[in-house]
Amino acid sequence: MGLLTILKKQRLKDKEMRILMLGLDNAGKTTIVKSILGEDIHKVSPTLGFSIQTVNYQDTYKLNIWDVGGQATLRPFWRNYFEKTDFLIWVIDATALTRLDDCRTELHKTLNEDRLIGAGLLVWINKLDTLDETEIEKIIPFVEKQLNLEALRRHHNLRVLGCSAYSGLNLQEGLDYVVSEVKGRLYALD
Ligand code: G3D
Ligand code: MG
Repeated sequence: MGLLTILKKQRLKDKEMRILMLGLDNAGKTTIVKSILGEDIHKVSPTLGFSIQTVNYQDTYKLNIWDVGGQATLRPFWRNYFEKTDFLIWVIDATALTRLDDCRTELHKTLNEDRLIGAGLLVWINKLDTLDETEIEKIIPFVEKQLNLEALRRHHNLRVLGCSAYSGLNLQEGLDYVVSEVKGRLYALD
């Protein structure tokens, strides 16, 4: 067992998880974190560096969520945050589907990094409150295809969920997946 795995398992014993949240700028990453924390979601400004927020999950686990700015100029710095990451949350803007090409490139590049090998992945398609029912039905298969998620499934446990930071839709479901994936994977390494 590598040193990093031992460190990760120790953190799990301490009931902590390190979650990295990435995606293109404006996807709604910071708003999602604020919404989960019950903070005012209308007071969000672009993330210029990064911020770490701790979410208490069912009074058991502390999820340290690293929310890193997604502007093109900041993306080269993402790699500084990969070490010790237990799980990657990738946020997509359902109102900016023309950016999916850019998004696919960044997502695959990120998950190709050695330090993210085997990390679990949640793709949150945010801002579903702006879509009607027929659009919502189509968006998950569309994003799966455009982002070529099938290729990532070979090496990563992966879940795709539509969500809304505004309405709170599927935020809890997403966190449930994060915690169960990390626990399942790290315990399985015993
Ligand atoms: P980022 O951290 O990924 O860069 P932000 O994104 O959290 O800063 O959000 C970018 C913009 O998207 C913000 O609008 C924010 O209010 C909006 N947004 C975030 N989540 C949702 C959502 O669930 N639904 C809708 N409709 N909008 C959302 P402004 O206008 O402040 O730029
Ligand atoms: Mg932000």
